[in-house]
Amino acid sequence: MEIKIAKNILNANENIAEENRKLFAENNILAVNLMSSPGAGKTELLDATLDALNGGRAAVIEGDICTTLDSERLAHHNVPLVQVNTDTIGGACHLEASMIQSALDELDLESLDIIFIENVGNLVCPAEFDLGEDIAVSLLSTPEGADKPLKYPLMFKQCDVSILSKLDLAAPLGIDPGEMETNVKRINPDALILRLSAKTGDGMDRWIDLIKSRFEEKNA
Ligand SMILES: Nc1nc2c(ncn2[C@@H]2O[C@H](COP(=O)(O)OP(=O)(O)OP(=O)(O)O)[C@@H](O)[C@H]2O)c(=O)[nH]1
Ligand SMILES: [Mg+2]
Repeated sequence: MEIKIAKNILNANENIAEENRKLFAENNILAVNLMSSPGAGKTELLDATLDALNGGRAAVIEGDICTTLDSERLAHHNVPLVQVNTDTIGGACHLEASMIQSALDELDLESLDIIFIENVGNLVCPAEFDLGEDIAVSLLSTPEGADKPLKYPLMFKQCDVSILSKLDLAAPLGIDPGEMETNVKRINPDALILRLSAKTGDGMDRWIDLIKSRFEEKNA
């Protein structure tokens, strides 16, 4: 008996990601997928971003294995929030396009310009799953160390934008952000690299300008 092996298990995800991409385009929505190790500062960055955008017709899809803690941290912005808990569907360590498709059912897309997706904290698996986003963003926080792009290259290869986060901790911890940047560039010479601290606000304006200009470019 011939045993057939699925050739590309990611194909199914790719097809749904394409449907998501179409839906974003039809509704003039910029979708931003934030990925990083646990604790690199995704939620802190979203908090500061929503402050800077003053809501800004934004919504957030929060991915976590368990809890609604990150959604609770962002609830005061009064933007639509959809929590995806993967422990209800097998405990995946990443978001998949089908999870975003279900989350989009909960949102009034016509009322939105930007959807931020906070992926599950993990420096490996989320990079394997296209969600249909316009911008794939990795965060690498200074305390994680400069070698991480070399050790976990896929994330940095896949992301058009790499944020060096927690810039305020670089000097006290004796970490050289220049070395981090060099290592990101070794993996992805085309990556746009932004250094920022969501805590102090240092560098936030370049990030906000990027979001606004990518939204305008998409809808020009
Ligand atoms: N000093 C400093 N601390 C930060 C900064 N950004 C985040 N933090 C802190 O780092 C810790 C983790 O930040 P989170 O925003 O929860 O990280 P996360 O990537 O959302 O974590 P997960 O959702 O669990 O993957 C929190 O205590 C934040 O307050 C920063 O720019 N500077
Ligand atoms: Mg978080």
